[in-house]
Amino acid sequence: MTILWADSFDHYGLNADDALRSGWNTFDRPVSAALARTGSQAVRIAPSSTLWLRLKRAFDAPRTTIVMAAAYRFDQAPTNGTRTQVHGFMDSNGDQQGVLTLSTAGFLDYRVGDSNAAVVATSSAPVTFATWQHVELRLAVANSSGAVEVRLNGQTVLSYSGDTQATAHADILEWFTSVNAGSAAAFHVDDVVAATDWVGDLRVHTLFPAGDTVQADFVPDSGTTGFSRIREAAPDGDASFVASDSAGAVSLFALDAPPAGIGAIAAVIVDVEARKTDAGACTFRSGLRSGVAVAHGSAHAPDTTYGGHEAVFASDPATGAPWTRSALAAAQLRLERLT
Ligand SMILES: [Ca+2]
Repeated sequence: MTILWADSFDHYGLNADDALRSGWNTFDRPVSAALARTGSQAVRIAPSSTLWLRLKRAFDAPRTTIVMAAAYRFDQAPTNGTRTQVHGFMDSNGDQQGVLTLSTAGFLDYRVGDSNAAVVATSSAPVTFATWQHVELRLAVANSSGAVEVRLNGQTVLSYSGDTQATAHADILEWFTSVNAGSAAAFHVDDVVAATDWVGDLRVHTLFPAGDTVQADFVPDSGTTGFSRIREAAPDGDASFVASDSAGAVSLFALDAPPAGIGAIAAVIVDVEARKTDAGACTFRSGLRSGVAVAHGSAHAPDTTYGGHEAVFASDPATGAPWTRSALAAAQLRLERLT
């Protein structure tokens, strides 16, 4: 199992543009501070009379099998059973491959194609409203021998096998969750994880830079402390930052302590917003240092406007095994300018 991306929406403030920079390609609604399952914020998807609201993000490449796991808090049952689209999937051509909709009785319906397509399977249990529910779906796309399984709070409630390919392409490239205009159930979504196989009910905790180290080539724009210039629950652009004009520059930062009581750590994801200030070559990479070992993400070439860059670290470079809480508590964020 490989985690492709994950998000808890706790590092965008209320600015949807910052989410767009961090990989989301449709983000119609600002992040909500009113209610969160993990951290400080979740995304509020609420229908209006005229708008179709959607949260949408691509995978790294077209895939034939995908698992999407997320926590939802549905306000109430929709009055139209096609308009609350819980997990939806688009193929590599932008055509809709399948969708899990919420029925007027609160059951989860899978449809091969878009929300107007026939229901091929219905969950054996309904969701509970006004409380967080974990809905994990595994989709294998094929014209025959395809499969869909849905787990509600860890229990299998829907299984379907057969033709799961609605389009001309036997793949999935994008996930979305949405409400169509009117008659849908408003909901919050948090702890969204895309993976290559079952991940279970994961929480996505956000750790910010929390301290400088002696390795500090990147210079703060003001004062002498670096971490506080990039400890941004809401990215603030050029208002505060660290920077370097030298290839080979490296800075290491201590991180917030991971929450007490967390269990197994599925992955650590580093998300950095960066830009360059002039024309010419510039590449950087982010990473994590654990003990004396370092793991790097791939090199990124920032634009002159801010962009988000993510790297996923499934294992602790010091051990080659999954991260432990104590190892993560001692790990450092690493920034490196390459060229
Ligand atoms: Ca959150």
